Parts: sequence; structure tokens; C-alpha cells
Amino acid sequence: MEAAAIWGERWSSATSSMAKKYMEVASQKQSLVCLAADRSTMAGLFELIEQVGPHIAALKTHVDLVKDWTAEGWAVFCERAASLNLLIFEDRKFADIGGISKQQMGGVYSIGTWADLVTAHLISGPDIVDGLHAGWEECNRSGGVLLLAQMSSRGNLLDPDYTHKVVTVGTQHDGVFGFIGNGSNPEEIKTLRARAGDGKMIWTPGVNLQTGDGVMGQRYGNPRDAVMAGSDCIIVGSGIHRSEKPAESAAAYAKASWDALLERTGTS
Ligand code: S5P
Repeated sequence: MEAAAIWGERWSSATSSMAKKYMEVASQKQSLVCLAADRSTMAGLFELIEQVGPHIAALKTHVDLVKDWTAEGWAVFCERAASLNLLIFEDRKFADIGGISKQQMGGVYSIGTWADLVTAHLISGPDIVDGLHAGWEECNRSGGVLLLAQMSSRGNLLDPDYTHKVVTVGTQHDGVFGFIGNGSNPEEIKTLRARAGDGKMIWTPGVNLQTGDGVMGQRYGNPRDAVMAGSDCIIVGSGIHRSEKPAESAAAYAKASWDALLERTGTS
């Protein structure tokens, strides 16, 4: 089935071409999984994407975790990710003023040259979104910004009033691809979806087939519950990369998320 038919309103209302690209890739792979590839060596990262590439739609990186990072090695890694039909998402959580955020898209890691998506906090005001897009423009590329509207970690300071303000700004801005929501709590996702409407993506970390508390204040909800509540992508890290069989685990998350999407949209 075509992506447009599967995604329905989310497809027809999407304000960002990158969102349509994601929905197409997810439909081709029958997976709403973004892998949080939180490994600290290039070899570990390569091994992981070879194992799970067919089962995931996007690859989330923390480039500054990688101990043996080199520009050359990273370029090969990104090429491989692209050949596995993955969107590349650097979870940099930018938070500075617009002009500095623009410069931070360059620098040592040159994020603007390889990332399709980045995360940002809106704490410094709306110019951060323009700054990040200016960073992509400098590299003759374009991308999408995911604003942190909620977080999955215990005791975070993103209260409902803050979430509401982020969504109010974010829904008005074409450069905003969507929002990060709290995958550990379906009620919070529902509230976020009601405010965000269909024009923006909601991607949710804090998802695991084993729900409950994770390490250092992380909290986990179930993948199906997150998608049924309005999430468009489940961000899964340790549930896959710490698994004894990453490929099998990734396939299980792909199935849970895809089945839930078909159920939500009545296309199963
Ligand atoms: O609120 C958040 C936002 C993010 S982007 N909570 C999160 O956990 N994340 C990221 O999702 C975090 O940086 C990590 O890369 C991933 C979750 O990994 P897991 O191992 O707990 O599944």
C-alpha cells in the first residue's frame, strides 16, 4: 500500500518534505523504528547498522559519544546508512541562541553536512530553528528540526505549560519537522498529539518491550501504546543495541510499531 493511504491525515497535512520522506521510508520498511545507536566505537556502530538496517527507518546518533571518531570514517558510515535507506538524525539537543546554533552545525563534526534531522530545545526562543536551517543552507542542504516538547526522563522540567508553548511555536514554523514526546507515558503523548494536530511528527524515546524504569531516571513505555497514542516513530536504544540478538529485537520493535500504525489508521 502507498504511504499516502497508510498515513492518511498525517500524510496530507504534513508541512515538511522530510516528514513525507520519513513516512515513505517507514512504509517501505514496515517499521516505525528509529534506532538510538548509542555505541562508542565506529566498529560497534558499523556492526549495529549491518545487523538491524533492514528493520529500522531512521538512525539516531550522538556523534560526540564516539571515541575513535574521524571525519573520513564518519563519511563512510553515513554513506552506508544512506544505502540502507535510513534517515540520519543527530540528537544534538541544540539549545543556544540562533547564531551560535548555526555555527554549531559546522565545527569539528560538521553536522549540517550529514544530518537530515536534529533535535533542539526551544528554551532560548524561536530563532534557534532559523539558525539551524541557516546551518544546513551553508552546506547546500536542508533538514528538519525536532523540538523537545516532552522528555522521558524522571523529574524533567518540561511541564505541560512549557510543552504547550513549544507546540504553539513549533506548529507555526515550516522548519519544524515535529516534536519529541515522552514515549513512556501514552497519556502525555495523547495530550501532545491533540495540541500538535496532524501537520507535525511526534517521535518518542523511552520505549521498550520491557516497560518500567531504566538506568539513571530513564522510563519506558510499550511501543504499541506509544503509537496508538499518536507517536509516529519509536526511538529505541538499549532495547536493540544491548540485546543479545539485535536483528531479532529490531524486527520485533518494527512489527509492534507497524501493526499499531495499521490499527490506528484502520488500514490493517
Ligand atoms: O526525552 C528524551 C529524549 C531523547 S532524544 N529521552 C531520551 O531517552 N532521548 C534519547 O533516546 C536518548 O538520548 C537516547 O539516545 C535514547 C533512548 O535510549 P534507550 O537506551 O533508553 O532506549
